[in-house]
Amino acid sequence: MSNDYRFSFGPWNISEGADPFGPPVRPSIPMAAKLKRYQELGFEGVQLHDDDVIPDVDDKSAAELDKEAAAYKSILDDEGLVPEFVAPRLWESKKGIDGAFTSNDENCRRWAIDRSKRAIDIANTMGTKLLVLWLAREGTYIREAKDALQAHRYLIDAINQLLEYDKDLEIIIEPKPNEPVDHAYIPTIGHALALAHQTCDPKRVGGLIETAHAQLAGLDPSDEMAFALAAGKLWSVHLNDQNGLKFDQDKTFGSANLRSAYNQVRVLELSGYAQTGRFVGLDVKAMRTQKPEQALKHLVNSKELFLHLVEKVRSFPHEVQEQCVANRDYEALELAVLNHLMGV
Ligand code: GLO
Ligand code: MG
Repeated sequence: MSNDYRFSFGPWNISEGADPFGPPVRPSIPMAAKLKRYQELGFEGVQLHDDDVIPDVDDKSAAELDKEAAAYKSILDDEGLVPEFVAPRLWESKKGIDGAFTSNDENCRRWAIDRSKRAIDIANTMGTKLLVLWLAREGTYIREAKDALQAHRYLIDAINQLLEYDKDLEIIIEPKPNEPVDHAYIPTIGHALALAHQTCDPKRVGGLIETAHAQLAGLDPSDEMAFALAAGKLWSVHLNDQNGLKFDQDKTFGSANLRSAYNQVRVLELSGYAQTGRFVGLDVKAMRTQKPEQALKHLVNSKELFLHLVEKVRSFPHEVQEQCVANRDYEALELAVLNHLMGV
């Protein structure tokens, strides 16, 4: 098995199984117990929201934030874990009901920037310079609710303020086309990188591709990754899977479309992603049906599937690829890929 990739997931990926139609079905697991599981599951990186590190971030003083972040960091150190990034969780606060950076309410927009600065402070104490922005509620349910032109200006202005706040900070935009809002303003990596280039320091703004988010936009995740890689801007990935155009399912990587998973791994392999030291993040959810003792399998299985596919990419016969491409015989190439994946 290949072991040169570094893997991460977030504590929210160990969940209690609640969905919009029903309450939790598994007992909640304390943060310290979750962190204990990382190493044994073969994970080194921890994806973090600001309030995963410190509950009630908004109500704490700067000194309290620093103290609590340092305490959390020392737990990570003891467990041999690395924080991959910190992300401000702007979408759960009442202030962010109608969007955060693009809210129509000036006070809410100001809060969103202040809260993100708190997340940057936490990231600094934790020892990561990466801030992920998943722009969850930056969009609308009806077009007339906001001035979209102005909303994009707000986004650029907010990112500029964060870049100016910390000169070492790197911002990673995680695009998603919908859910929770009907129409999100930054739906794809093309939008994210175009936005990055309008900021005051484009070289410190990159992107993160999540499989399901690309699929929800009707796009091929491996091509979305290639687009970001070509620009030197693929700074993380959230691998998972999605069974068609439904709610964001966060299924086990490769479970709905193995061929698509193979191509995502292929593009990462061809680009030398493992050698960049950046993480392969998983953003996967256990099925609601899983009993507590089975509710970590989605993580282990996703990682194992990824590593098997790395081997599949590495062992694909190059000469077959070359001959088929030279002959423009893509039927033969397709069959060779499918046979290789099936092991025949
Ligand atoms: C939801 C997103 C979410 C983010 C996480 C990090 O659809 O994928 O899980 O990745 O909040 O910001
Ligand atoms: Mg994600």
